[in-house]
Amino acid sequence: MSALFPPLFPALAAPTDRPALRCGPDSLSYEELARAAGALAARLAGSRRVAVWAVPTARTAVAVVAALLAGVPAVPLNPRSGERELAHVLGDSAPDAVLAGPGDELPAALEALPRIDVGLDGPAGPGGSPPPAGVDPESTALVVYTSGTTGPPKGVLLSRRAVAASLDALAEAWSWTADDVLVHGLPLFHVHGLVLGVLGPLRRGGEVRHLGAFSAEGVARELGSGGTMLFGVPTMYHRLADALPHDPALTKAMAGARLLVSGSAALPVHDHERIAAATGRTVVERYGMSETLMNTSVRPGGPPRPGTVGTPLPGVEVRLVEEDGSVLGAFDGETVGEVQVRGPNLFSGYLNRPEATAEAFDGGAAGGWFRTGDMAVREGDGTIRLVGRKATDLIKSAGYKIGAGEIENALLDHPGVREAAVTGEPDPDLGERIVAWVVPADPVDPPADGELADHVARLLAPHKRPRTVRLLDALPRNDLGKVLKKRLPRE
Ligand code: MCA
Ligand code: AMP
Repeated sequence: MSALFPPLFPALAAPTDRPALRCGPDSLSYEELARAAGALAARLAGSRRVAVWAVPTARTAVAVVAALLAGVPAVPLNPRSGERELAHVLGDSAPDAVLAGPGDELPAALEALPRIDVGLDGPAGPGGSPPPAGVDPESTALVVYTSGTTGPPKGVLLSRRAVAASLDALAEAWSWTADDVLVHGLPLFHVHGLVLGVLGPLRRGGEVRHLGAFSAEGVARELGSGGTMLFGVPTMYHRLADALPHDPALTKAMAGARLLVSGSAALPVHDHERIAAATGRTVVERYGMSETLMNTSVRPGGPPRPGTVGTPLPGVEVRLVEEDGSVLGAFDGETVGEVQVRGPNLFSGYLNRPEATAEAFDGGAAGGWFRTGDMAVREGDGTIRLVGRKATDLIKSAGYKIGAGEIENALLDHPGVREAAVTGEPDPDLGERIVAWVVPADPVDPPADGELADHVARLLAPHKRPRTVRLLDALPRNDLGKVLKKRLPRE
């Protein structure tokens, strides 16, 4: 059994006292993590699916590792989810229980679920060791929610095979080993922070130091005291680039890192240049998606390629497809096509959404090409440069993917809103900023500033709140009544 299905975390099968993870006041060696997660895994055995209250703490890492050891799919919950979003995720994923720290305050929507407290201790000795490996690699490891253009977020089913394949491909591309100490402050309910940022180092047998909350001081402290790698979204690198000229400790720490990696959205060339000028180091970009895990990466040690996302990772096939369905043959650096991906890194489908799953693939879900919706050109050497997205109704703000339709629906539920349209506008810090165009129900007494942002944050999540609200007398529409977003007045 175990020979057929090797464990996701070999270092937990024969744990030592090497450091595994550190977050705020808590730190665990591999022995301690094996005991804590092993004890919890024993309690989870037989569960169908569990939710994890994914606050940025060591307990979240223990909870997810325990579910994986037990072979139970884990659904990480954004602890800032608004009431509507949380109700949707819980209704759709139907977990048996929620795993949370003993001190975590949970919202009312979770009260109906059995709560399992996540401890950081486990029984000493072999009683606490993890159950034997032997879980089918095709079984679901994680269900991660991601936004589409319309409707509520979809649950992406990530198998153990996909997680292992993607992490191993990154290890090969980045020479990522047990000697690496990864530093980051990413949220733990998305692929970037959870799969790459926590499961990545643990699969290698190395260490992760989570900052609790992202800050330039935290990066300087942890990279300056043994950290070797930094992961972040472009908004984080933008803020680091702002801080570098006044912060010698940060400059020294970043200059000394083995690898600085950015992903989840495009890092502007200007920020690449500011970081390179201050630290002498180039940031490596990699490109991925919740559905595909990681697809491509610039290779460390090779020529710096700001503005590109590098070449396909080992085992990943990438092709560009034109509007008429023809596959681009030659790489000319000019012809734009949609990025389609195939490989062991791909998800298994959307939870409860067979039609959406079938539509997402060219050639069927089994063995077909996944349509990413990203548009790109390919240079002569195979390097991929992303140039935009097929759907204008998907916004990337601070590395979060946000669907315009979801916010429009939330806005329309506010009594002061008659009509609403949502767009993304360029923003130096966030990449894109969410803008709400609103026709108020009462033009004489429109909703007060900030009221609509609070409303969206309460229903959906704070990162989905509009940063700018523009009031209009009417939305531009075509003869069929469809909103023409391109005709919205420029600022
Ligand atoms: C402000 N806040 C509010 C409101 N206004 N809360 C409720 N209602 C309001 N009206 C609060 C926020 O909750 C937050 O609280 C604070 O004000 C500031 O929020 P904000 O300006 O949104 O951002 P920030 O806190 O400055 O964070 C910036 C950030 C963050 C650190 C860059 O956005 C972030 O962690 N982004 C990463 C996203 C990510 O991981 N994406 C990966 C998905 P407080 O101050 O208490 O916090 S993509 C992926 O996984 C794929 C596979 C890939 O390729 O990686
Ligand atoms: P998500 O659905 O939140 O997992 O986000 C996936 C999307 O993030 C991709 O489809 C891309 O549009 C975008 N993305 C991820 N990494 C990069 C990158 N390095 N450069 C540009 N866009 C990226």
